[in-house]
Amino acid sequence: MNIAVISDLHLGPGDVSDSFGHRDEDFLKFLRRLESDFERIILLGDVWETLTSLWPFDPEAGLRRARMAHPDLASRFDRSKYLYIHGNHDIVAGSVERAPEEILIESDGVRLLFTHGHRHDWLIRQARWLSEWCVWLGAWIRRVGLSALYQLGNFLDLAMSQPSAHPSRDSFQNWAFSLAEHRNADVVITGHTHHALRSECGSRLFLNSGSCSEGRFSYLAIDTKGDVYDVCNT
Ligand SMILES: [Mn+2]
Repeated sequence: MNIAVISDLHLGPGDVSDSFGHRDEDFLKFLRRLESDFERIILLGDVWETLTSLWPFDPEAGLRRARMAHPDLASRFDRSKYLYIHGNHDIVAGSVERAPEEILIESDGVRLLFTHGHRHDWLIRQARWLSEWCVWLGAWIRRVGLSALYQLGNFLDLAMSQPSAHPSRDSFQNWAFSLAEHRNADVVITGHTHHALRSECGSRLFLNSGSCSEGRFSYLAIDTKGDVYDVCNT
């Protein structure tokens, strides 16, 4: 089976706080290309930015507002070719859209484990309310015109999640590989860090889909029959 994976679009309410950074029609063109090249497209979490509603801790309103701001993409993702796994910015899709937290696909004798990756995030495990409040505050910092301050916070966040060249020294990859071992998976695929990556540990493979936010086009091209596991950036 050949599968494309995209994640971390952070489709938001369409105002200045929206981190998606694409025109919807441009992104639809990209999706049409993926649809013609792949049998399945996996949406690997943080598809919708539901944590930036006007009032804090109202992700259902956030999800409604994001879908209304991007109606063509919302209806596209409802097509049967798409498989939606939720992340931490769209946890609410677990109850509202029945998006699972992880799935395992066996194809051509290869076991592929898909999960967004926020389960490993220290802050989300210790104080999810604090991480969600920071996202909500970040949106308001942009809405009141302090984008430079927001960009600084974003830069520090990305720098702190920079992957190590050695998988054994990278706690996120260590966690992913041990999860793969636990689920008896050959390949473990995540998003969450916004750093696209392919790395190996013994016979197991780790792939990170990066992010399609901020105007980026990042995806994984998987072909289990042809043994292709590529990180793509166009
Ligand atoms: Mn995430």
